[in-house]
Amino acid sequence: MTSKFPENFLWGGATAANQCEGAYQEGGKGMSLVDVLPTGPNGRMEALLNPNKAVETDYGFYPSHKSIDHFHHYQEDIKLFAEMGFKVYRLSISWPRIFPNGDEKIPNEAGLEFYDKVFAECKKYNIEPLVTINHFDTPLALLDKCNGWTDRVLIDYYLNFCEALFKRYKDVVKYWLTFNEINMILHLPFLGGGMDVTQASNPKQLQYQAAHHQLVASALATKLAHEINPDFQIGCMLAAGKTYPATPNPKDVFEAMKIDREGYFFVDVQSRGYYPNYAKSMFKKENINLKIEDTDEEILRKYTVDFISFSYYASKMTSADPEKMAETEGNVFPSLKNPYLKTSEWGWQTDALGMRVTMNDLYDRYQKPLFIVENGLGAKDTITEDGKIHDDYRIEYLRDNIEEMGNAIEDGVECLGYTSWGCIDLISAGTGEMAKRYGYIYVDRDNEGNGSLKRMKKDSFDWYKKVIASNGEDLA
Ligand code: P53
Repeated sequence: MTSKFPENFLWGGATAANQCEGAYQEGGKGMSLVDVLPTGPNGRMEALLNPNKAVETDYGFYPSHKSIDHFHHYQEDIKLFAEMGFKVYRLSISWPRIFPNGDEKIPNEAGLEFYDKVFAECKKYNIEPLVTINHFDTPLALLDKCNGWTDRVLIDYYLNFCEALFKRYKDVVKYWLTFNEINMILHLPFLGGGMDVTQASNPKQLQYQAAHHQLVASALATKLAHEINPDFQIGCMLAAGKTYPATPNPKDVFEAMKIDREGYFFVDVQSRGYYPNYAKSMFKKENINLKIEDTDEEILRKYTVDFISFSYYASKMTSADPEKMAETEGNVFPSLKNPYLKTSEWGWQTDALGMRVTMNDLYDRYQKPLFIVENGLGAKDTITEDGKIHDDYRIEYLRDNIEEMGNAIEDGVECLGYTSWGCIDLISAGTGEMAKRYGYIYVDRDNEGNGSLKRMKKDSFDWYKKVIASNGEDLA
């Protein structure tokens, strides 16, 4: 049987340092943003939205401090990834592990040594690393020092970090992502930008200023990367997912377009190389005055990304009627209930065909290869009497999404690879829970931090192994 997927398609899984490593004070590591966040759906969101308050609060238990202790289990974990046949492993490098306060000149050798070992382990199994440079992991010290990415000096700190990584891993890493879900700065500015906007008279002004700094930083990182190794492939990363109109009323359609542009804005700059007119017009209307330096425009224009990566979990639905939307506030991405879709235990509306729509949309818009770097179902798992985890709900989600990814490729979309999110169970970014699991590999640990940390294969483990072995043809 011939496969829809290209022969060298990169199958694998994704994690992020801040959600799996633990060892939060080992080897000279500084504090990460998540290290001051509590667990549990309610307290967590409040803390995310009021970071300065969160810093002062003693929550007692912090899920990230130990997490799944990947820091001490990386060999075992990567071995399991290899057993599934991973061709690629997406991981992030903890910035405060390399620069504990973010503003040091010299990198922390012990931090770099940990990633030396991780990459050596990947190489052993012929697994290509895909590295997210900043995945919700701006050093916490920079919140206090300068309110994170609101300050332009972050560009220098970030580039210093990039330089340390590009030089050290010149010959072992080829694929890099500059910022995880760069549009998250508009939704969760603390995780996205290490900043607190609660005191600002116009929070959007601060958020877009910080976004500008990240966009310039991303372009300069792309420049630096290609200077250090012309073979490096640099990607941007968007939290994607189409917004559907609640009705065929053109007002709803227009509203949906506006919401999608909030995300496309970032990729428009990173891939096309300039600020789109719709954004400039919106800045005027919303009284947003960006401080842009003379050379910024040229930098953005010259150093665009090589490929477009994105996360896709669900689609959203919107209405032009503010009363209707008011009910859905509180979610990171507010959405009305779409009657045609199923909802996950955490309220995300799963939509496999939406994957095909999103891929076609992004490819039409940018004409650059895509990389799906996050996709998956967060769900509760139970160990049954036979000692196994029968996660057929997860298999169903992944099967449907992978099938539609194949269909998008048949539509003509260029796609480099697919790394499903949380290939091993880890801490949820949004809720801080351990119970919201995405993995093929179960980790024995609960929301309160109890458990042996033992790893166990779920049914989806063998299923995904078959998917990879058949290059995406055998999804049964
Ligand atoms: P969790 C919200 C909405 C969409 C994507 O999310 C998001 C978030 C943040 O919670 O983030 C990405 O863990 C992110 C990962 C995160 C994953 O989605 O809340 O890149 O760090 O874990 C899933 O279920």
